[in-house]
Amino acid sequence: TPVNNLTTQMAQQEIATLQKRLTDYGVAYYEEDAPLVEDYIYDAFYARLVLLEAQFPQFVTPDSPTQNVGGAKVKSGLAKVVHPAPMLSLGDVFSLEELQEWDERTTKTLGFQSEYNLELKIDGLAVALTYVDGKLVQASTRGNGSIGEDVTANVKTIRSIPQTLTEPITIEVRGEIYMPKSSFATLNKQREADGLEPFANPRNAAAGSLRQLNVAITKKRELSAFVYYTADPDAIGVTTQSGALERFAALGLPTDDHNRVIATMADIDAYIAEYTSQRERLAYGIDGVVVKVNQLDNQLDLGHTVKIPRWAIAYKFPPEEALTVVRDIEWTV
Ligand code: NMN
Repeated sequence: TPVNNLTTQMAQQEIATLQKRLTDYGVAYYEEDAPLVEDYIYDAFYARLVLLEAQFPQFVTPDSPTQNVGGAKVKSGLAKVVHPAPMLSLGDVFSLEELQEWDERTTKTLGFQSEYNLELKIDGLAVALTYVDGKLVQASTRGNGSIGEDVTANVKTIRSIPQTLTEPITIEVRGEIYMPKSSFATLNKQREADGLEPFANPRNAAAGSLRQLNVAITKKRELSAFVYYTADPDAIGVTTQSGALERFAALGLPTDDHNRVIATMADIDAYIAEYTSQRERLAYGIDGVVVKVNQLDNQLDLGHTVKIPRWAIAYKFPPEEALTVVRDIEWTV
């Protein structure tokens, strides 16, 4: 039903149903690393909930999936870590028109057209890495954004993450842990041979492999990582997102070098088209492109909501075979 034709009662009913359904999907995805539905289905229900809640804000509850990051409860056995700065999610859009609208809002708030840094959206799970005097001392998952899980011992088995930086600095950096496509294929083949349930996708395989109490299992899983963010840019003397990526690389941290700085929105379309066609050829899964305001002081001016920064947006690729199915989803239940 189009939002405009809903009665208040119908909207309340549908919002409650969507909140419950998305919460259940979230538990399966974030806590059990075993999703119940494909991401594009989750995304479609989520987008519908965002639309309804915007129209009927009186039914937004504090525990709505739109108001909470991740939702993962700390896995029993893993210690809790309080994040010094919250780990947020990302807003997403599914068309170039919506991307254009995001740019217009951003430009209006800033008062000028921002430079953007484009990055590939790696299909993995977020991790925070704390280095003290250049030594890796702690690694944690995002969890609910405020409290994550301590996965330090697990992360220390990942070869691409340095235990020592090239400079003795103290900094918390964040990035994505992922499982390369080849490792994912090998792992699932082995699991099937062993009579185990295969992982649904590389993202869930990465999450399931990292969140292990037995570190020996993580070590066998061939995980890798890319670092893309720090909440302490002053610690490395950078003023732009693209500059931060260069500094991370110089410090010995793994970075994805497919990023590109653009000055006009027209260049976004070309980048998206390029990676929509090249994604098959990459060694790791990507599910979209992230557009980030490049100047860090502009990022601060834009700020964030309870869940997402206003200075970045994810453009998600259409699902590979199932575009038409999205339109056929039965919304009301
Ligand atoms: O966890 P955040 O950063 O909010 O990212 C959300 C991503 O996780 C989206 O890509 C979404 O599609 C995915 N997700 C999928 C499910 C699922 O059931 N397939 C559940 C929750 C999130």
